[in-house]
Amino acid sequence: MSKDALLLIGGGGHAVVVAEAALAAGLALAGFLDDDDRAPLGRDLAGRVERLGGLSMFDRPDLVGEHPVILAVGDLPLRRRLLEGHAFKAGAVVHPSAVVSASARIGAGVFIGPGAVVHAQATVADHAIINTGAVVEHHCRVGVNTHLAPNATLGGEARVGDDCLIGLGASVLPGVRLGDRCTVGAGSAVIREVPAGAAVAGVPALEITGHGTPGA
Ligand code: JB3
Repeated sequence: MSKDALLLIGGGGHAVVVAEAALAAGLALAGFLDDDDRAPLGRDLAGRVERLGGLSMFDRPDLVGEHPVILAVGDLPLRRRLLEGHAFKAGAVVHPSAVVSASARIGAGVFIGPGAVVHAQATVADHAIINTGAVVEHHCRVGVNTHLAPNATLGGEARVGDDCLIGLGASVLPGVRLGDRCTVGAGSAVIREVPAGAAVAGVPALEITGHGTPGA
C-alpha cells in the first residue's frame, strides 16, 4: 500500500461521502477505522476500502505514522476529541467537481465536497468540512473543525470561528462574524454577529436556547 494512501477515521455516512470523493480525486485509500465492524463504508465501497479495525488503532505507528489521515465522522465534538487525542499527519480531500480558487488557503485535513465553491482569498482552516454544494465567498474565513452543511453559503468576508456547525442551506450575510462553537439552524439567514457558543435559527436568525442542536 502506497504511503500516500489515505486512512479514514470513521465508517459511517460521512465517511462514505469522503471515500467516494477521494477515489474520484484519484487518491488511494489505505482503509478505515471504526469500532462498528458493520459500519456502512465497508459495505458501500466493498472491494475498494476495508475496515482495518477500531478506533484504538488510531495510535498505531504502522498506520498513523505511515499514512495521511482524514477525520471522516460528522459529529463535531467527536471530531474535536479525535483531533486533540491523537498526533497525525492530516490529508485533505477535494472532490474534483468542487471549485477552489487558486488564491484560497486550504488547511490540513479539510474535506471539500461535490459542487462546493471556495472563492478568492478565502481561508478554510484545518479539518473543516465544506460539504456538498456549500459556498465560501471571497475573503471568508472558516475556522478549524467547522462544518458547512450541504448548500450552506457564506457571503463575502464573513468569518466563522472554530467548531461551528452551519446547517443545511443556511446563509451568513457578507461580513458577518460568528464566534467559536456556534450552531446555525438549517435554512437560517444570519444577518448580525453571533457570540461564541450561541445557537441561532430562523430568518433572520435569532438566538435559541434549550433546543439542542438545530441540525445540519
Ligand atoms: O448530512 C450530511 C450530508 N452528512 C451527515 C454527516 C455530516 O454527519 C450524515 O448524514 C450523518 O448525520 C453524519 O455522518 P457520520 O458522522 O458518518 O454519522 P454516522 O453515519 O452515524 O456514522 C458515525 C460513525 O462513527 C459510526 O460508524 C460509529 O461507529 C462511529 N461513532 C459515532 N460516535 C463513534 C462514536 N465511534 C466511537 N468510537 N465513539 C463515538 O462516540
